[in-house]
Amino acid sequence: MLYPLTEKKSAAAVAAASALLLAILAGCATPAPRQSVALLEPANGATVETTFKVRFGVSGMAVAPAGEIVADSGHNHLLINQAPVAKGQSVPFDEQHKHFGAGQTEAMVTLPPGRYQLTSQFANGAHQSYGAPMSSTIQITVR
Ligand SMILES: [Cu+2]
Repeated sequence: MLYPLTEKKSAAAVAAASALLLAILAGCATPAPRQSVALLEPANGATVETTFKVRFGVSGMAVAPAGEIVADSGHNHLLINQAPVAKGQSVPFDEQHKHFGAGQTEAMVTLPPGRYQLTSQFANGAHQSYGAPMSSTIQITVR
């Protein structure tokens, strides 16, 4: 079938516009969900009272009580003035490494006055760290 030139042109224009729109939509589509953690509270740089609330954010992994090892699942830890725990290493059990093995996503923490570096560290059911990519660090002042 023959079309007048003008119609043919507009059909091609519509096709081109559709292809462009699809390309834009594909670019906007989020790829696989990114796995990360964040300390949602306190805010980085905040000054807090000696007893304050810590709130953990976890994306792309499930929060579950400690116990069995389940892929892409684990629990939160709060590291006080400590570097993230290397991937696969066990998170120590001491005053500088607090475990939230019941699957808590928030907790009250008490620290003496001073400046602190707080790091949330996600680790699996056997307390084996998911490493620095699953950690997040903030600085706070306790008054
Ligand atoms: Cu733990």
